[in-house]
Amino acid sequence: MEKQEIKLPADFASYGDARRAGFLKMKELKENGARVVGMFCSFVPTELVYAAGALPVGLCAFTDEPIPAAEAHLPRNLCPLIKASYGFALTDTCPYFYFSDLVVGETTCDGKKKMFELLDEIKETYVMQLPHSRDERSLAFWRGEIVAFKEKLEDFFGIQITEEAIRQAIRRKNRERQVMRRYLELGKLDPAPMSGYEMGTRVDAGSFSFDLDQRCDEVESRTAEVLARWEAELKGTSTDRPRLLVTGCPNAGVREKIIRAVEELGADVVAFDTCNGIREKVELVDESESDVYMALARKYLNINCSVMSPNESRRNYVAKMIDEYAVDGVIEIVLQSCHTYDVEAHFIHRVVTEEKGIPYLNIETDYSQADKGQIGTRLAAFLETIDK
Ligand code: BJ8
Repeated sequence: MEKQEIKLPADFASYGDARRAGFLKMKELKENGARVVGMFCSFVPTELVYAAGALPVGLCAFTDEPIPAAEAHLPRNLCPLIKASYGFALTDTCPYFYFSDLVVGETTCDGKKKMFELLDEIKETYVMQLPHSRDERSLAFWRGEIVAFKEKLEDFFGIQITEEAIRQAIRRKNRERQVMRRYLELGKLDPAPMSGYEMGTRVDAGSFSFDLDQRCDEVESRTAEVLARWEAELKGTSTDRPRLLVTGCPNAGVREKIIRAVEELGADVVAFDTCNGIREKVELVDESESDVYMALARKYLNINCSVMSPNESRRNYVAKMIDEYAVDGVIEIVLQSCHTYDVEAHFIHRVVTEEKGIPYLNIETDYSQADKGQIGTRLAAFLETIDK
């Protein structure tokens, strides 16, 4: 395997560029009276936010700058995503938090749900109570939480949310899921048609482009462009670059030191079982269901996050992805102190190595650069174990 520079499209906007451009756009939208709802998790049904005529914006933070400030209130030994997100709010340095009229949290992991209590002292934070299993009782409870969230949005903004508005939002979000899925499933092509670095960055950057339909159009056009280039230049050729699947915690904060690094070492990241990958896009909301709240409840409760217990569906989905993307090795990324992913890693390791017979690497890390060299060494050693 030869070291390679990752080729990115000429108009490629880095995650930082997209985030900065989004600030200006959001300022303009706010000046024109936009309603903004900040959120932290794939479990929050954005359809209801759109149905309220509001814009959803992701508040998960991916840099370590605000972490020292956050550690004045939070334990050091806590997930960097939680500390950084809280740190931005505490230091009033995230324009998206600043512009949010309401913040929505959820009871996913312990660290996040307790952090939301502190966040509520800075800005009103409404917390959805997410059950952690998928039986009928949990489903009924979660449907109730979805109705309660709709009522909260109605009270907060002084509006009525109609069922038709929810149905329309479901159709728009389903289109987005299908568009993103077609883009991410380009990774099934062999040789890989683009870098995993581009794929992940484009998905994350998309959350700072607030026109949902325009975002879909842009991704569709990029999908067509990548496919055309693959057909013309790569189809029928072969490569010795190993094909990797990345699974685990959200990886935007460690993308440079893991995804970019492993691709520069000569591998292709072709698939992501993550929240900035295909995880939330696998299942659509059932548009034919007569009860819209039940349709939303079913879809969202099935997200394969490790906070669910048991969570066999994630193991099954990882196994399926390994086959469908013809994967040669799996890297699991666990953010420091993320207990649910860390424990579930045992099962994922078993599926990857025993059921599928391919190498697995687990990297526990945070947002600092302190372990960059060590991770680079481990990635290089991991690639040596792949038989390709
Ligand atoms: S649906 S992955 S976005 S909870 S914050 S659980 S890394 S210790 S982010 Fe997540 Fe929703 Fe699940 Fe997706 Fe671990 Fe950190 Fe908790 Fe985290």
